[in-house]
Amino acid sequence: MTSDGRVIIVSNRLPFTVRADDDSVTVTAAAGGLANGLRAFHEDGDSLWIGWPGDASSIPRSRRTAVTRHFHDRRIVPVHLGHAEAKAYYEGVCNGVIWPLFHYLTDRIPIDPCEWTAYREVNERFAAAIAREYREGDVVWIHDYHLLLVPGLLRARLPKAAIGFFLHIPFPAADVFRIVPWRREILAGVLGANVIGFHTSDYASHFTDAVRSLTAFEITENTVYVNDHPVEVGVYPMGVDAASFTRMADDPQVVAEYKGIATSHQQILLGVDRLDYTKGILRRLLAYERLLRDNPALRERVRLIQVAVPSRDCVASYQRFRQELDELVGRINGDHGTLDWTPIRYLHQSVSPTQLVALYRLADVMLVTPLRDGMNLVAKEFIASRADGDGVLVLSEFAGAARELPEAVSVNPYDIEEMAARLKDALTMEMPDRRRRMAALRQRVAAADVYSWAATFLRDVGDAAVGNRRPTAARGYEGRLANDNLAAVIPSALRLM
Ligand code: ADQ
Repeated sequence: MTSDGRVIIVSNRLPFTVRADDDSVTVTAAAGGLANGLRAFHEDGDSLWIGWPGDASSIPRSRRTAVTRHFHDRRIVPVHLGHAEAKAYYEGVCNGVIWPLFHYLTDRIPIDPCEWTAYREVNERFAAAIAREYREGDVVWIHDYHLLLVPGLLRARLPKAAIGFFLHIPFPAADVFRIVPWRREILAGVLGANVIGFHTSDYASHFTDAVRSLTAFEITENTVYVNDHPVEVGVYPMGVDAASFTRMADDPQVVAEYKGIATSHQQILLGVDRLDYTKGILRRLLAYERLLRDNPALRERVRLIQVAVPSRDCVASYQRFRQELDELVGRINGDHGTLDWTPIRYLHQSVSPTQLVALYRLADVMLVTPLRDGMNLVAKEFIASRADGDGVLVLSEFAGAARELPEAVSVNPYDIEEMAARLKDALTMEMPDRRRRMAALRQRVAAADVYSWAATFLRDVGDAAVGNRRPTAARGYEGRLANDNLAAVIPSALRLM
């Protein structure tokens, strides 16, 4: 990135959702880790954000100009997708195959996934949109599993561009990745970047293992050589806007909200998740039920607040999951509740930032128990919100955040009995221990926030792009790239199994 270059953020969904009817246009913040994490970065800076605004067919014709203006004012470039195309790409491949598989939930993959062509075409569409917007000196930052082919497709169009790719979800062990029918095409796509970033060193080494076993590219330490094109593989654990959460914790509105919901006679356990089967909500509730069954004295003295923001509700497996969750909450409340006490307060909705921070402040015990999670920002948001230095975090060992947050109470979400025991430990932990752990956690989360994450990644992409050109140009790389199509070069180097 030169001094006048911009960052072009590219993600499937935009950080805002736009709704329009005949009378008005409303713009709301979209929920989700990537959107929440990068929204402030985008608003404060000089970036451009390219993404899919969702189904635009419901926007009345009379409102389209106003919607376009809203996007333009927010430096957003929409990539519109047709209904059938979006369904095949987003529901079929992204959330039907890649999401469950990269989270090791292979039994959720359809028997005959057949929408790959749509995925490829949508990735082509994104690459074309980026190329249209690109100006020399920009850094292109492509995000996540929806756009795995875009780096390669873009490299073919813009051989010299600085391109970074960041994967927000786990990269699975090479043996699991091999299951993907389009595994080589995916690797070739991602390897069009100058830098590929992951949340943890495990995901980074899974990726290089996959490259090693499925291609003939040379790998030294953290660099893959795609012919002469060096691709750096790096570890960049994403943080949150820690200072902003800490500030908000003392905001009068948050304090008022907190006082409205606080009770003195009950300890609060809290879960905040997108409603997603990877987040471990069902097993968490089963562990809570076990806790109540094994510890009758806790009845009426604890309550679990579970907030689940609706997510991907057009996808069939998410609709089934929602039903299962509704039934489990109903059963536990029915079996264990009394006339005065409901063990689980379940909200199937998005809450405002004020309510979210009030809930984080309220929680005696925060439950973050995903079956697998790239990072999990909720854990970090909770810590950043605890300016009072109190509160216990229970954290799944399968969340990417677990590596960075060793002072949390660690659980295996697949072991319900152990999880119930750890919940009891968390509820009964002595104050000095709670404060000692929270102080250490707060230090870590404050030191590695979302701004330093973005700055480090972008600096490395800029450096790698310049470094790639300088030494390799002498060996003819730059000249060759100008004439060649890298996407066409890559497959020739793939080893046949
Ligand atoms: P997500 O799977 O979306 O992100 P996560 O990191 O937990 O998961 O982020 C969820 C975000 O949604 C948080 O910012 C949280 O505050 C917000 N949220 C959740 N429930 C909410 C509710 N009911 N109301 C309002 N807001 C709510 C993906 C990966 C993660 C990775 C991130 C970032 O799956 O592993 O941490 O990207 O890389």
